[in-house]
Amino acid sequence: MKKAVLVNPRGSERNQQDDIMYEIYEELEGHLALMMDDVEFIPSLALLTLAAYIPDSWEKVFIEEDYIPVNKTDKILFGKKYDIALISTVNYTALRGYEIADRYRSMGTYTVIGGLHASALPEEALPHCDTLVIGEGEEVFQEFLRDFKNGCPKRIYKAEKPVDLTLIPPAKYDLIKNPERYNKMPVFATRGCPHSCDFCCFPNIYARSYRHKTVEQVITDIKKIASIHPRPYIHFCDENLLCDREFSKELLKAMIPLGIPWECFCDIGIAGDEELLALLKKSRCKDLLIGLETVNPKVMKDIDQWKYEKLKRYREDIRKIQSFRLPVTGLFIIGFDGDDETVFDNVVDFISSAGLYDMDFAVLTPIPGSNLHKRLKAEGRIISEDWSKYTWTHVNFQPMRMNAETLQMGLLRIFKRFAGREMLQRRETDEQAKRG
Ligand code: B12
Repeated sequence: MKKAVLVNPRGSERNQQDDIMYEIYEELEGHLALMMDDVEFIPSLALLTLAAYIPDSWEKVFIEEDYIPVNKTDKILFGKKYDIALISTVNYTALRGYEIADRYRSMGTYTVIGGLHASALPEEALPHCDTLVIGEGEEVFQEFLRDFKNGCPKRIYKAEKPVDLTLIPPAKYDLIKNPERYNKMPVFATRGCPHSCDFCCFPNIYARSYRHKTVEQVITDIKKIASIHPRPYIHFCDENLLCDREFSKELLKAMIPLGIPWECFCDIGIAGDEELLALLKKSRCKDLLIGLETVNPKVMKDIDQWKYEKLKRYREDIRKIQSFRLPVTGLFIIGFDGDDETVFDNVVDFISSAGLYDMDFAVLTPIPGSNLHKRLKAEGRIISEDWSKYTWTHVNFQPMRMNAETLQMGLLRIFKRFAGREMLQRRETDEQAKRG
């Protein structure tokens, strides 16, 4: 029997002492239960999706390195001989992914690397694998499997056209050993996003067209999850879920009878559609993660024209969405070229006055594959290419209007402010309501 191992390399540095956020976690003592609730544990949907193409006759072992004790890593990853190793990479897991890949290759295992990071930097990833898959994986991975079976796999497979999502089989959730250790379970329904924000890598790595699976495919995945997880909570992994309103409404209607709580990333445009908002509520949507990015119009103008137009209505739109008792989590990025030291107070004032249910901050990060990365690289402003620090909390570039230290400290300051005791208590109550 052929054997495949599917590995999502360790990426988490949260709660470890070298984590830049560690200081904050320490200050949250007494609220650790809430913090743990806030930390997301989600298995890799990329590998579970690709696993569905591997013949049933193969043994398939799915490993999330983040969830295995460090002292057992070697035995669990390398204690057995596999025919193929599939390794997924994003920026903050890539370096560890290469180490794992090198080790499998030294053991004679045929090693395939894919994912956003390797797709953006193929010349970096190629020396670590036998085959590199660039871009959306579903179709080219099938081509690889055919070639592998015939003994002629290529060095590189590149997705040249948008994957037809309606042909994707259900993800192999049954490969997950202890599903209850994950507090959120991943599903995706669409691919693509109508916006092309300068800092985002997707428009340059995946096909741009906005596509969706069928409602039946998505419901099948959710039902599969419900059959293996004692307390299912769905995290939609889509870049921007609710763009196709007609499809979204059909999907939400089909989700209502399932009664399973869920969350997704979407854009502020949903505020204009009351029918959609009502269906979101009815289908038990518990969190809408919305990239608000910045509250400075001059800065927004350079990010995305559509978002620039929307910024004028942010307060109104947030109020509208939340009036349906739908919580909005506003996602903000700090460190754009137009940001000076006033950015911290401005964003804090906005959040307090707009009545946002929740928020998250990220420091601008030059992700490989994004236009931002190209520009900052050309301007000589990238100060670190230690990919393990590309977690959107470390400053990896030279900001335009403040120094890197000021940006880093300012980010920590606002994190602390919103993780403060009073805020946490308020959220503790909200969180209970959300899970209920
Ligand atoms: C779910 C998710 C998570 C989960 C983790 C899931 C997991 N177990 O890996 C959680 C919530 C924990 C998480 C955390 C973080 N995340 Co995250 N996350 C996502 C999210 C929303 C979905 C990923 C997904 O499942 N996609 C769907 C699957 C089917 O597609 P895919 O992964 O793109 O893979 C396709 C191809 O790349 C390819 N492929 C992938 N792997 C492989 C392997 C092989 C062998 C082959 C052949 C092909 C292949 O085939 C797949 C199908 O086409 C993405 C955003 C997004 N829309 O993708 C961000 C994203 C991956 N996260 C990101 C970031 C920055 C983070 C955080 C650092 C954020 C933060 N500051 O907290 C943390 C880091 C946590 C840590 N460990 O340190 C960035 C990474 C940027 C980059 N280019 O690398 C992304 C892209 C978000 C963004 N907009 O920039 N995240």
